[in-house]
Amino acid sequence: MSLQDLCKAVETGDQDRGKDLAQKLVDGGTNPLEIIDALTKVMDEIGEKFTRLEIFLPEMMMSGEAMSKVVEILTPHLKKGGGGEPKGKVVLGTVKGDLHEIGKNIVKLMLQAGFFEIKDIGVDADPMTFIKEAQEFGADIIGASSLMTTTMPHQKEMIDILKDQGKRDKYKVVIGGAPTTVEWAEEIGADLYAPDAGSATQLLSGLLKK
Ligand code: B1M
Repeated sequence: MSLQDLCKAVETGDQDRGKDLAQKLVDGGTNPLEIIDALTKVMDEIGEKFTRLEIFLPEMMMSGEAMSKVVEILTPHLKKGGGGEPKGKVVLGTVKGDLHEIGKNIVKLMLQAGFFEIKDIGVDADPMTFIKEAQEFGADIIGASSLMTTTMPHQKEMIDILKDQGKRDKYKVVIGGAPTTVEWAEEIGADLYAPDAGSATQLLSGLLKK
């Protein structure tokens, strides 16, 4: 039983083995963040194989589902940390046209563990939905995830609408997701680019102090 075996199980979409191995690894003291890091690399490889037509959508779906199941097993271990004053309120979602949610869900868990209050608006979220939900929730931060070059423009669209409505200063806007970069964040006028879930809590805490 090793992290490598778990990677193999997720790569081949074996949910039951993935759940079993993940449980055994955390019970044995492996850091859940180390597991997520390793599995994120596996998903990158899956994406590359998909691009090279070495695997097809059903295989990518199976791997994605296996990773989601492993994240469920890791959830109580990531949430550990006791109580604490809420640091801020975040509306978090994946942008319009984009159904990728694994990364967003991990970011959510990490932020919750770092004492942020999260309103998860799911995937395929329209720019107006982000803004409406932020208003209703009394959010400090809007977080928009995008996993595809084709959906990244909706991060910009949301910021543009905030500007048009005179609400840009009401919220800090954080973007993330594999194809996004710090340059893209600067170009579209986001307040922050978070490269991964591990750094998101610290970066967002710093942002609210500004
Ligand atoms: Co899709 N997919 N997919 N996919 N998929 C990618 C994104 C792709 C890069 C694969 C490839 O071709 N190489 C490619 C996009 C190419 C592009 O940019 N244009 C792609 C494609 C093309 C597609 C479809 C169009 C395929 C098709 O139907 N022909 C389709 C689109 C569906 C849609 O969205 N409308 C599709 C579908 C799917 C599945 C449903 C099968 C599945 C998603 C399952 C799910 O989410 N429930 C899937 C998967 C699994 C992937 C890959 C392989 C893995 C994504 C993932 O979960 N990674 C992906 C390849 C890749 O990303 N390299 C790929 C693991 C996750 C932990 O990492 O999401 O990057 P990530 O999140 C990280 C950081 O990015 C960051 O923190 C996270 C944790 O550290 N982060 C944030 C993420 N969001 C953040 C927000 C923040 C801050 C940090 O603040 C707000």
